[in-house]
Amino acid sequence: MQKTVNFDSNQLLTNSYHCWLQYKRIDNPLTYSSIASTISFTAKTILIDSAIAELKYALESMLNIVPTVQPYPTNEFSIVLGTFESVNLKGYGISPELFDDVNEEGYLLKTTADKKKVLLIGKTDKGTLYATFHFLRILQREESIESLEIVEGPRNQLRMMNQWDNMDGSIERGYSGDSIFFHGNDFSEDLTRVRDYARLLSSVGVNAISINNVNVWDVETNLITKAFLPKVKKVADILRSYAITTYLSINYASPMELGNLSTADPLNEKVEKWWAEKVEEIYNYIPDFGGFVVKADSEGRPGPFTYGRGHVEGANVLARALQPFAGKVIWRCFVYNCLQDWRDRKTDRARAAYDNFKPLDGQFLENVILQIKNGPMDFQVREPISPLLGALKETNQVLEFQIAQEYTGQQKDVCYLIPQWKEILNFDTHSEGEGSTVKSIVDGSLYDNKYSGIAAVSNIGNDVNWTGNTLAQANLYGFGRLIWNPELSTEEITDEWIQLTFGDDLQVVEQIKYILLHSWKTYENYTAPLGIGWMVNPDHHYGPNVDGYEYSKWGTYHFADRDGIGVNRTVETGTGYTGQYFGPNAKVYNSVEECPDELLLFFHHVPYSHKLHSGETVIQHIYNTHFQGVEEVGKFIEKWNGLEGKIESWIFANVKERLRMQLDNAMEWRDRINTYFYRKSGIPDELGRTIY
Ligand code: GCW
Repeated sequence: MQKTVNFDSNQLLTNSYHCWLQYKRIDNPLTYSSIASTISFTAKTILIDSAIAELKYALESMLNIVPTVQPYPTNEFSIVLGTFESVNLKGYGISPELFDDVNEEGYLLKTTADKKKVLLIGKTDKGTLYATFHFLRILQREESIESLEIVEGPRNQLRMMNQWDNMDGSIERGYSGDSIFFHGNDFSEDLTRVRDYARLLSSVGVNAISINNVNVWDVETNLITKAFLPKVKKVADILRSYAITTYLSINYASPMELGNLSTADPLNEKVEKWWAEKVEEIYNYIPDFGGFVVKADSEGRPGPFTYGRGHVEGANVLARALQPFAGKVIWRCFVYNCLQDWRDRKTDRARAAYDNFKPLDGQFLENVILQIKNGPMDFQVREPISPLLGALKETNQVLEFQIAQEYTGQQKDVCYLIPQWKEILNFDTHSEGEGSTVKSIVDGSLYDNKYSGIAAVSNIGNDVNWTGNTLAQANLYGFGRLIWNPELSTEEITDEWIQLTFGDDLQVVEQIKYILLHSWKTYENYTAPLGIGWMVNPDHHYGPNVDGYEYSKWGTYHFADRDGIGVNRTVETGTGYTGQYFGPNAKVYNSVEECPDELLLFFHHVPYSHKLHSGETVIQHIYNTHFQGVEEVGKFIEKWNGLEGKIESWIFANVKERLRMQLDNAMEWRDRINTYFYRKSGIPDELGRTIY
């Protein structure tokens, strides 16, 4: 991909490298300067060292103060870093019960009664680090610290980033340069960016990462050998100092490729022994290694199916090897037939995850976690919720989001995904009756799972601003904040990100907010309509191609003909997919009358003249939304251009350029889609606009 803005990374011309950790000089440093004059700590650990380093750096940058760092809190003004165990809670009049409801990552952030100190007390030192980042957000947004008393802990346990980085430096579905971890089939020599990435992730609470692509190719298969383990350890050491646990994606055929065994059959004794020894070797290097992420029997990758075994046997052999070290197997549920015959109208890719995994509920060992993509297909701009969420009642599970904008504009187009993720987390599956929300399933509370959480495919690369389009940083920030606390509103998260990144000029905040909050809907408007998805160019997935996946083996169709469009997934006459949902959802989706407009064509095949709840016909909706989508992008451009001079020029130019590309893309989509459906249906636009 050609880079449109060249940047010499030796001269950091732009704040966008620092994302939301810019620590800009604040207007009234005096408000904070006495307290910030000293940092005292009551415990000394790697994490508290990181917290102190961050504080020092940030205070100097924001307040122009170089604080004294000292081991004991005196009576003087000070920021105090400590842990539940090490701080004299009584001395500060703090009831230990305040900590009852937070886990080891939680914290208390409190101003003392005499207003001379701010206490950052973690339940453990992890909490201290998170409290520090929270405190720095407060300072950067110039909020009052007069009477802080905040008790917080993360709602989700595993908060994970999945890198799809290959060791040649490329990134599968990467839209912002090359890998920061790997280069030339080896680890990057300079790991500065890994440390800065760790700071960014930790500042929003991410606590785990898998550093290599789930498609594990030849070189990467060797990551679990002594050729690379010393370097994995180096990276893990950096990540650990920001409370982030390292995982690796593995090749299921490793016993054959690395161990010279004739099979990788999970029930073979030699295979079992090989994995046990391999895992022990890994833990010799990295004693707190997280475990394996596994894409098996999916899109051509090896797995237990080759040996006539299933996912349970496949995952459990790894789980047995990892169990003595408290390691975990994260087994992906993205398993479907990608070689299907398009003539076969019964096979439905949407059914696949549920059909494969629902029957296995309860059979996985305790340290196996199934990772489930949010939708049944693949991160389209609009999909229903995966029916597997709620269907697994006795299996540890994590939800998988995609921050990388594979199908949502590839970080050229702006598409802010927090509203989408919120909708997903708030969705009521009805699996245990009303109130069985996705967020209560993935946080482990509904089914009392031992392990649970949320993972996401990362959107960063070595572009100077990490994410290609600077506005795409908001998705990374928002992911962390939202999964820490799914009750945060989209507005709160958005305001935070904008203020931390751009400051608090009212016009800047309002205009950027407008763009972000309208961007998902806008992207949906000018791309595939009403939940149908997939009208993209095959392989690279950018730009329109209405029939790109029609008549193909990947199994995703829109079935548009002269009379109508959509996929019949009803129980009676379709693929039966709607039957995978619980009671009210199954009923609503199965009914062409009740199905929500935005998903109508995902579930039903209807004539172009079908009237939506909105009152429009399907065909008129297609025309209207596509014209509207392009107009909206025009508005984004106007709003952005209005900020010239108020935004650092590099960032201004970066986003301006991306918006220009977005406009081209939106117009291409509008004209292709409108023209295609006009020609198919012969029905003209009621408003007589230009359709080719
Ligand atoms: O959507 C598909 C992507 C693949 C990806 C796969 C997956 C890593 O197009 O590039 O492979 O999903 O999630 O495994």
